[in-house]
Amino acid sequence: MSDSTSGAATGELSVGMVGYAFMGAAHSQAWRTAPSFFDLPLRPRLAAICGRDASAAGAVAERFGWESVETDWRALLTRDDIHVIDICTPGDTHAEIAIAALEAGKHVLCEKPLANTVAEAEHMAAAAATAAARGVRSMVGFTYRRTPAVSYAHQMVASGRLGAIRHVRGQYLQDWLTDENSPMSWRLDKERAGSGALGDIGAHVVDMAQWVTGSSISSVNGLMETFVTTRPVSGEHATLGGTAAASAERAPVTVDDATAFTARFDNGAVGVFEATRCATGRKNALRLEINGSLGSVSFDFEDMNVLEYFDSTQPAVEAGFRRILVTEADHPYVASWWPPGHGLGYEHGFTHQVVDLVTAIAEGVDPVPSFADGLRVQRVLAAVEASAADGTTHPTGATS
Ligand code: SOE
Repeated sequence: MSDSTSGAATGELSVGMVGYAFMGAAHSQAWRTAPSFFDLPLRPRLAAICGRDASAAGAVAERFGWESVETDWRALLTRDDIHVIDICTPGDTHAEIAIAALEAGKHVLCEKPLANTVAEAEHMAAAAATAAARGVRSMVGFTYRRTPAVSYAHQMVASGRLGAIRHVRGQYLQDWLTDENSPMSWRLDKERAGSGALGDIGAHVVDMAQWVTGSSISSVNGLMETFVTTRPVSGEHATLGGTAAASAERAPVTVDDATAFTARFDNGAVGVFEATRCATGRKNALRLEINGSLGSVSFDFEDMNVLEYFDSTQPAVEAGFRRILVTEADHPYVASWWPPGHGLGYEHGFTHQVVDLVTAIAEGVDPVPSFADGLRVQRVLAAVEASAADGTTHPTGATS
């Protein structure tokens, strides 16, 4: 078992979370909810939340029930009452925090993408492998794998129901940056985020495609575009007297608004991918379609409790995509929630992530997606950026 007190003695797994914004809220609800709906071998304890702004972190601690507040993540590493470090910060901080935490014997859950560069991801994956030898576990937060419909698609491909995989079509379409006066944020700053749509949401669809198909992207040819090159430093925001207009001062956007690329997989399949935060009208349209020699599946997160399935083995007169309502108790994770037809939401992927991490730690096995999986995604992102820069096809270095 790990250097850190794994909690086995107390039956608790104490968490220190770094960051408290959108992902901090998504993770907080997951740590709180998981033991209520799943029989966990260890009970998560929301021991500490860490943020540089003590009052903001304190407000989140109050809202979600974190027991203490720290303003320096390093303090979490020296606390014997903390077993897991949950990293919910921008990508430029992932490597430093994760490597230090692993070396301190803390299990690590790190938000996606794993890092901002392949070099950082390689160092993180190496630190994770070294730590795993000491029983210290690590996971990267590609939560969409844990949407029941996506997990079931993975099972269908693995069992051969689709036959030989030939086409992979992946899109992640949002539109929250369509307005040129939507304000700057860390997600629009290459230094903080590493890239724009490519790493923020393209990473999700790349991981999903590789996991569901069971094969790695071996080469890519892509393009990237930034439609809005400057944005207001601060956006319209509520004030006591009403709302303040977006600031006149504008700052440069240093990342992509949109990315598109073709891909070859190491199993011979070909892929077409798109990631954009300017697809007007698309709010969180994470889509994956896989065409195989015996059938196809198609998923759209905006209809996340449904998986469309075309079965080539059926009589042609009855052919057609049918809607599998992925809410039966036999579907992944569903038995712990609601009766058929009631459905799950965005937050459930985060809860399932906690369930699988806690279970892996208790069982002494390495959870997935691993940092090595995160590195595989990082290699694809870097190859797309290189291809967009010189217009040629770039290998990802995937060794499957
Ligand atoms: C981008 O807007 C974003 O918040 C991603 O960063 C998350 O990973 C995704 O789950 C929702 O969209």
